[in-house]
Amino acid sequence: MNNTQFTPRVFSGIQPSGGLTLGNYLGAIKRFVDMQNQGDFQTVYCMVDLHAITVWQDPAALRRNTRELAAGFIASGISPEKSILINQSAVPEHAQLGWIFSCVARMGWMSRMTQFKDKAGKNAEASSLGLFAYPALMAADILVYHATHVPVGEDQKQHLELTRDIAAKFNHDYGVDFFPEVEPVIEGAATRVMSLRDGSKKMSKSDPSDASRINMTDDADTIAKKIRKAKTDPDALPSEAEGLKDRPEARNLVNIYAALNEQTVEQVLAEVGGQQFGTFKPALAELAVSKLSPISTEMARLMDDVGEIDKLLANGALQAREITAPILKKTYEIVGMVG
Ligand code: AQP
Repeated sequence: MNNTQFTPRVFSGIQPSGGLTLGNYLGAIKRFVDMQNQGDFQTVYCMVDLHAITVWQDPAALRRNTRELAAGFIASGISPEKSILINQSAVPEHAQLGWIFSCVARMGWMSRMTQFKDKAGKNAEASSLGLFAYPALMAADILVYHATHVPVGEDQKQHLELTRDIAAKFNHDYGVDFFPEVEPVIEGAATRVMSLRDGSKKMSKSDPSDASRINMTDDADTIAKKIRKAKTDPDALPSEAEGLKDRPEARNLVNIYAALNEQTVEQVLAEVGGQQFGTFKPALAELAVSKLSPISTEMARLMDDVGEIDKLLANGALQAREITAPILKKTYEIVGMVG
């Protein structure tokens, strides 16, 4: 499959399953903004509320989190003039193509998804069918736009490989060249931001421990306190990246510093190598507050007028459907549906 026939288009999404974390910001949103501003792509960004309900969501909290996520996107620099910003359930073609892809994807493929295993834990029997089928809907989210590039964090790599498999199987089974081969864009110093309490676990909005993550709505004191209390080891920071091997917590804090300051890990270590955490942590806290405070202030301002957020999302859905409706119509024709 040759992607040159497709408009260069970026799609990515975030679940409104809680408040935004620093992991979502560095691993996803910050890079969404960069790709928007590069100008090489049409960019579509999404609050994936249909994914969020694969695990229980209180309806009022889901509504609030969806609007807060939209505010987070905009406050971080996603411009509704430059990007299409939508809520997934407002663009029905996502779920419609999701069904077709549920019929293309194989049970064996889905059973290998590590995120399902992680999220379902020991209780897979009691998980929703939606949690198991999630990656087929994710493939539809992307391919209903014929998106060519998908910026994500490291944890989504396997789902994107599945998206490519679904597109290839659809194209093969129906003898068409209809869906593109999407390119995952996983780059930068913070493709996997780890929990502040456990360097082997990713920072996550649904982690029961609030101390494990920095929320985008945390105030300066809370950010500083969480960084001060972040788990570390007793050694000084090394001067080279090699020295962070087998030091997951130290590596995580250096990665966060590098991503926030738009430096490489090597550049950071050249400056801070030899420092103790007692010196490095306050510098990291100061940097985090200086980068995150303007965003949280703007989020709070935007949340004062949710009517305006809803209006922007309704307009985004109209723009999105100009792309998705013809792609779904053509898919139905290929599959043999009448009417
Ligand atoms: N810790 C992370 N480091 C780097 N990137 C991350 N992402 C999430 N956590 C990190 C990236 O953010 C995007 C949106 O993720 P999501 O909200 O759709 O789902 P998730 O990956 O399951 O994120 P959470 O925070 O862990 O949510 P919950 O707790 O609800 O499951 C993706 O691009 C993801 O890679």
